[in-house]
Amino acid sequence: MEKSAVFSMCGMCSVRCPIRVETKGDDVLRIEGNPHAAGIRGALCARGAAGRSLLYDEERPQGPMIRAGARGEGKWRKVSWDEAFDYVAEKLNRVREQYGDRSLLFSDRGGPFRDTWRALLRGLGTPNYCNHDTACALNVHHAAKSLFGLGRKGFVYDLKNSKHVVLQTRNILEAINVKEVNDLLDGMAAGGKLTVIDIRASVTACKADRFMMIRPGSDYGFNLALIHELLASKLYNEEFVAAWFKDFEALQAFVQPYTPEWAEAETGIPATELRAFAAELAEAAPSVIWHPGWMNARYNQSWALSRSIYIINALLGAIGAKGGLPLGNSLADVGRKGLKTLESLYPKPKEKRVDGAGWRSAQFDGGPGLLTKAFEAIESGDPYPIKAYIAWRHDPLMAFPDPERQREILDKLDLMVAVTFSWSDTAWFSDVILPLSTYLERDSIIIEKGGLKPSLALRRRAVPPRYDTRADWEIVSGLAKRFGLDALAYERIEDLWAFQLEGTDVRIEDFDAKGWVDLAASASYKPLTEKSFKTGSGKIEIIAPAWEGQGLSSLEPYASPERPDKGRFRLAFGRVAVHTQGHTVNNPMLHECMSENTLWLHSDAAAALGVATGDLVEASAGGSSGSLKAFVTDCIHPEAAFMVHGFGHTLPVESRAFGRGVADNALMRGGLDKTDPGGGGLSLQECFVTVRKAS
Ligand SMILES: Nc1nc2c(c(=O)[nH]1)N[C@H]1C(S)=C(S)[C@@H](COP(=O)(O)OP(=O)(O)OC[C@H]3O[C@@H](n4cnc5c(=O)[nH]c(N)nc54)[C@H](O)[C@@H]3O)O[C@H]1N2
Ligand SMILES: Nc1nc2c(c(=O)[nH]1)N[C@H]1C(S)=C(S)[C@@H](COP(=O)(O)OP(=O)(O)OC[C@H]3O[C@@H](n4cnc5c(=O)[nH]c(N)nc54)[C@H](O)[C@@H]3O)O[C@H]1N2
Ligand code: SF4
Ligand SMILES: [Mo]
Repeated sequence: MEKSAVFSMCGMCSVRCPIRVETKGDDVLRIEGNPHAAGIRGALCARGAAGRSLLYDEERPQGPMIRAGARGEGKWRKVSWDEAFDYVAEKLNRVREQYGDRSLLFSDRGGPFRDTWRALLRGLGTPNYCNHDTACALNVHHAAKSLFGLGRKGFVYDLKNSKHVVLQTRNILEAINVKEVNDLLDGMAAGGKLTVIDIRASVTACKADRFMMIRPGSDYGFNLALIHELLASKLYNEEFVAAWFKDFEALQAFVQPYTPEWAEAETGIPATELRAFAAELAEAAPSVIWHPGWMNARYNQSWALSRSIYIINALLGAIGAKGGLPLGNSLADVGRKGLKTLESLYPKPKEKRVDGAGWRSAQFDGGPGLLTKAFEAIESGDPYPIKAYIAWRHDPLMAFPDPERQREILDKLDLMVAVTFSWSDTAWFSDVILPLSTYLERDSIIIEKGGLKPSLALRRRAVPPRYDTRADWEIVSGLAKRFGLDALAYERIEDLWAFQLEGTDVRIEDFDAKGWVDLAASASYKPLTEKSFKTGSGKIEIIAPAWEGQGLSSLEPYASPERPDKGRFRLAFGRVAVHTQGHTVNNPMLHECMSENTLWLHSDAAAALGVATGDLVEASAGGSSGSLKAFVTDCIHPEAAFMVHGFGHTLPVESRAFGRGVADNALMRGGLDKTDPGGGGLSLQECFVTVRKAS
């Protein structure tokens, strides 16, 4: 049999790197980074390379299933797709008749592939779409909105051309986006500097020119002092400030008391070091990127922290600058027409969102929504009942805190459906599982990619599904048919692609050469104009009217984080290079790379507990506990205990991951109620654990 190859898109994490897949018949031989993609250069991360191991893994849902026992009991009836779709439609229609169309809640993991299912939701008449973002980047998103009127994705990180990159709560070499990693390393090879501010020495910290170990949760204080220093020593870009800042005087007055000496006592970082660092930044400006954070659903002041970061970038003139944070180009910016969307075939539902985003909480974007608030409504019925829930590529029982509490809430639903390619706690607790084909087995719709050089891209299936699984557009189609939404009931992906491309001058054959289609000849930097920022004044607004209108302060006074007593630690978490969240821990190849997580403890704290590396320790909080091995090191702040997120699986169907390590979210009792009032994101690290040597 002949070998062949297809250009596609990795699906092992949400970055979606361009790939080339070599096949022979129904077999995947090899996956590599798409050699045509300049930022990728044929490379993949370890997870991308392990895609084949996902494909051949028998420990994934192999066909549609309907629950046979109690919720979470794990008794399933294997059914046909027709039976599964009929079942969902019948149950959902009963809920809609009794409680109205709006009683359906849907959550996913965001991203560019949402058009089909968002169209389905519109067709069904519910406004209640939420993404995962309350547990990820929502505080960053709302920080950007509050200052610029633009979301966080309105900006590009021009890492390759930057002279100084600052990463604070951002572990870029382990929390990977392949192009970003390559761009950063290229920039550093050309002389760019890297500063890392973290509570522990991550791999990225080890590569930095300057590493500052900070007291957990005190970053906002550090940044206020840094702004103080930039202003006091006139290290900021006065021209940029005069042109683009509104309420600069309010900022000046606000940071007055936050001196570098004050910050030293709060953060543990010497005032002399802060001053030297500020001077270095001013030297590199405007080609500076201080990353505003990605996973910053951590503290009650994470929104204020991200705002302070954006403000620093602006003070240095880095907003809109080459080597800084230029604004991304839309398709219209490069004179091209966008894809036709299925969503626009249906009117936007008139009902108000159940989570209050955009009305009760007028400052919050209804786009991502607030899933935490929607969960509250399942229990309270306020402002109205939610009785059906579809988790589509989302595992809140692992991705949100306090799974015990979540199960109490979710058990109030009349219908719960999971769409997933791997087992997950959420799928296990659902009434119906609709199994998705892996990314190697499915075609996807065409997507638009912004950035400095916009493009169109798609995922193409490399091999047919090994099991009775379906692509997401096929699942939407199957459901749409049951609800009479004929415009979504596609039989062939080619017809859907043709619909999307109508009116553009791109043809599907244009994707053959490289796997994507460039919409501009080269990358371009947009100059800032009075239309760049979508605020009332067209400027960067330090005082955010929408937040002030809700009684929130745009210039939040710093609140000192709690210092835990002996034997107690702030529970900190993060990512590792070889796993994606919770869903690769059972992947045969990646499990071999890392099979359990450990608890990082500072040497002094560990000595006081009589614990050495490799000893089993018990971490407990609020009646929940788990045992894992200790990793003892000087390279972590003594107030923190750190673990990699995603471990501690308890499902018998995942033989490799079962019982290995601990789930951080299970120790976050009461965590569903802890959110940052300014950003709406969860405050996942406002949690403490008690640690002792396990017997
Ligand atoms: N390999 C891999 N890559 C991924 C992912 C994955 O699962 N695996 N997931 C992707 C996703 S969805 C996201 S959101 C991103 C996340 O990307 P990042 O936000 O960069 O990743 P994290 O590891 O969550 O956190 C970064 C660092 O924050 C530090 N930290 C914790 N508390 C504090 C604090 O109080 N102050 C400071 N200064 N630092 C602190 C942690 O020690 C950690 O090193 O990664 C993406 N890339
Ligand atoms: N305690 C704690 N909580 C956290 C984090 C943490 O570090 N600690 N990290 C947070 C962050 S940054 C994020 S982004 C979230 C992640 O939270 P989730 O999005 O829930 O995590 P994943 O494990 O990526 O994916 C969830 C499910 O979607 C399935 N899946 C993956 N890709 C696809 C796909 O393309 N289509 C479909 N239909 N299904 C798919 C997987 O099989 C898995 O079952 O968790 C957040 N929650
Ligand atoms: S970063 Fe790694 S896992 Fe994520 S899409 Fe790229 S290659 Fe795949
Ligand atoms: Mo995330």
